Amino acid sequence: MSVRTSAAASIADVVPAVVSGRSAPDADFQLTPSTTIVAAGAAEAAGTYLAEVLRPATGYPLPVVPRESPDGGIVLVLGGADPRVGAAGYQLVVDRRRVVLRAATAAGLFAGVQTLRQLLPATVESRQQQPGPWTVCGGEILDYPRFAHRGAMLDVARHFFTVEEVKRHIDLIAQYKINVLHLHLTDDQGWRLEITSWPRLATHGGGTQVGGGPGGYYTQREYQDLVAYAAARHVTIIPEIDIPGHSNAALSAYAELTCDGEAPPPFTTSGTAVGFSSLCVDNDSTYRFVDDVLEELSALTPGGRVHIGADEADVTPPEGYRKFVHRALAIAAGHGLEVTGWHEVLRADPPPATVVQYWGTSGVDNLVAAATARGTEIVLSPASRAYLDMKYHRGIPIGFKWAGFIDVDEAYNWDPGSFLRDVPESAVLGVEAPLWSETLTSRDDLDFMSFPRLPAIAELGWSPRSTHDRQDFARRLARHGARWTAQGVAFYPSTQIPWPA
Ligand code: NGO
Repeated sequence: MSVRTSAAASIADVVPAVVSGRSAPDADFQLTPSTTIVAAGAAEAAGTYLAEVLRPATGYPLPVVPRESPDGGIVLVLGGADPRVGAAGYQLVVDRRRVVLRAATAAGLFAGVQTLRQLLPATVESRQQQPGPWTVCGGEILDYPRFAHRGAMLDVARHFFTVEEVKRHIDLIAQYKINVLHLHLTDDQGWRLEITSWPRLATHGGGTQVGGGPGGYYTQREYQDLVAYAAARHVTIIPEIDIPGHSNAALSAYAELTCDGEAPPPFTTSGTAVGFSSLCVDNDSTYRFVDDVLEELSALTPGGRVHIGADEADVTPPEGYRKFVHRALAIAAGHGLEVTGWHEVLRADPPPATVVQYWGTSGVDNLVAAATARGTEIVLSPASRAYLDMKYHRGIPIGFKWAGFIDVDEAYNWDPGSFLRDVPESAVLGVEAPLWSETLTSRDDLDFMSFPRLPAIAELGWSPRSTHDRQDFARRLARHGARWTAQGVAFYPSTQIPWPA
């Protein structure tokens, strides 16, 4: 398949769709070797990010300067935006003399920068110098998100991915205004974060992966670097420690977490069974472990929110599960942490402040509906829509199909505001697309499963319902293939998208 690599871009092609935009073709702005990026104070970081994106392909110096010169430039301003942009949106005006991006916050400016790069030809995404001209589509945009939580989840437990691989993934998802990366750090097959008080979690529990490969783990220093890298892209990392089930890696490292006092062997089969492991909910050492892990995690989590999993605890006795969840929530609160859990956590009847991540397929769940009536907020990851590990179709060699095949249509054609029966849109915190990695081993696998479906979920999270239009989305997405090609993204060329010939 060939994807056209150079084409003018337009406000009408932006993904996620903007709240309101008007193209003015006679007001195009040209980037030249003397263009400056004007950004001062708290706006400077967004300016620097923009310059770093644009320099390789243009070959222009694009200095970031504190004051505008008479010949204009790209101007990033904190303040003075239309109040409708709120805390996360931005306003962009492009005319022949200058580009002015305004927002109330650095996050809003960063979102605007992501839009601005999409108003340049796709070749601007190349890391090698390309021929211009570098035209920014003229016009005006007012834009802000529908939902606060626009997440992607990456499972680094089933197969380990390096810091560099995760950083690259963060840059790719941030383009689509994703602002949360939920990292699934522990599971039966691997424990991926150094915990200094329980060192064997990482050194032993991190020593393998699905199929028995070498695995790996992040030292705390590496993990901090990852968190800071994400934060600089306005992406908050939510770390998940999956307990009390999905815990074989921890059990294999510390026998005192088991009920029979015998550490099981590492789970290294190429099979991908779930629901067979549990921390022993009656052991004091289990709660010491939870306390120590969450204490260390709280110091590594500036976002202040952790995910405790709590899914598929099929071998935890029901009463024990309830007791465990309540103690874990109390321990988390003691360390100043807010908590999210997969929707099974509702079986323990947690307080409404616990955010619940729905991963069912039908949208019908009485516990979820009842919890939202008491004030619980929901993150939507319906497996039949948002799971990026589902195959696009039967012929795809990687991925699962237990929740159905998900091509772009299935990923895009639903409404997070009305998906759950008896749950009002006001209870929906946002959407999240999980990428489970039982069958994914390489960076190309991550790309292939994420693109183009992740942008579909990102659009559901950002764009107003009124912009939802399957055909228009497909048309806009078609223009992004050339961007991914220029970025070296190994995307899936879905036959549902009219890619340019
Ligand atoms: C389930 C399960 C995960 C699997 C995934 C595979 C949840 C929340 N728990 O989703 O352990 O990896 O399916 O699709």
